[in-house]
Amino acid sequence: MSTKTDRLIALVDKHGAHNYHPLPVVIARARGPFVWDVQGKKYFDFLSAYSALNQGHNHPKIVAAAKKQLGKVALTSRAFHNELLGPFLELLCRITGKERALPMNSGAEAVETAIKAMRLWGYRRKGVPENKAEIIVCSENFHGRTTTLVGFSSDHDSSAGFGPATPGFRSIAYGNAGALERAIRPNTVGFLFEPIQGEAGVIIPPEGWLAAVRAICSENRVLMCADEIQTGLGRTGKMFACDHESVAPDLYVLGKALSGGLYPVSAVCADDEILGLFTPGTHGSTFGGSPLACAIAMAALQVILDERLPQRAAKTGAYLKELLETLEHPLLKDVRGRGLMFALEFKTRVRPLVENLLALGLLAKDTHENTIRLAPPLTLTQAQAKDAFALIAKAVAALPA
Ligand code: IF1
Repeated sequence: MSTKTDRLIALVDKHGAHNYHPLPVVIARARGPFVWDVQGKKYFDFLSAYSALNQGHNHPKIVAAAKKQLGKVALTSRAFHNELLGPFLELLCRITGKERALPMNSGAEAVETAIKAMRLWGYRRKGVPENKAEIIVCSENFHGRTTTLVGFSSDHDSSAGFGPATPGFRSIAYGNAGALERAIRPNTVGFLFEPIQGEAGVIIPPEGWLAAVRAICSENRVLMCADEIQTGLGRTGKMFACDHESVAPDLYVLGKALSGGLYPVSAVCADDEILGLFTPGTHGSTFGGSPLACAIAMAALQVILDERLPQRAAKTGAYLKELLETLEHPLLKDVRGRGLMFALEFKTRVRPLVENLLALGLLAKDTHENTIRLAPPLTLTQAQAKDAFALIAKAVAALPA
């Protein structure tokens, strides 16, 4: 072990749990769509921390808001009020069109919160007998790492060894409205889904599915709960991926880009008839809604609005998609995406492609062995998209056929 990179990686290997297999790059600083490693080499970041960096790394306005709050008051707990919580919740409600918002920290916690809210609504409003509530989920879902969430995941790597699974979930095929209709039973309280499945490999549901889900949920008094943690806040070219079919779910689950990557901030947004059912002591979080989180999240949301990031994602995304569709390789199976969320699916392992991109100066990640995901910050310019595409084209051409 000679270089600084090797030493730092070895240290993680020695003292960390081996729950990741990261690319051999050690990042030391970042700005916008770029990161630099400890040796000073520059890379495009085409992962964006799985869409937490829609605003780009270290957006100056979000950094300024964080700095302004740091040293003032960072944490109060919810035992007391803080002066930023109200304005943050108001802004979240304005953007989602909902009456209330409940702030948490990680995405998984927000999904857990949504599950609790849907169950509570089922018992208090729908008349479902205590402990009988059922929630329908989709195959190949990814909602987070808690025992409950991995318990209804169909991904063996996520779930194996962590049972027993929490009861009360039924899984149906993704993108199939008929399957949803058939799965609903008297005790069904909600349908939890990703409007585009991220971890599954950027799976876009058939056109009309979101609208059909909306209609089926309304007809059957089942809550429609969109996990927009990865797809929301501009990533797909609209503020929310549900907007592509002009659909408003009953619950939005948000996270990731809600803080622009500076701090873990998540939230559930819904109307009073749902979130109004929580009473003191029934839910909470030490850090959720902290002044520091609120300051950062408000700035992060304001950047999305002021810089019209959804519109920019749509425009730059369309441009990049056109370029990606010109890629030719005998083993390239599919190019798909919406906004700035893409997948290139090959008939071969893409780890060599990912490693080649790393060498060329672009960071991206494989998923499910054969698929590479591309999701740059939404602030990417057209010129940067063109430069990044040149690297991608070069790496694809070098992939053995
Ligand atoms: C990891 C995947 C992406 C999410 C959706 C909830 C969460 C996530 C739709 C939980 C989180 C992350 C977690 C990260 C890798 C990443 C991921 F490959 F694992 F599936 F993005 F595609 N709902 N996704 O995508 O949010 O609790 O992590 O804040 O390493 O686990 P979290």
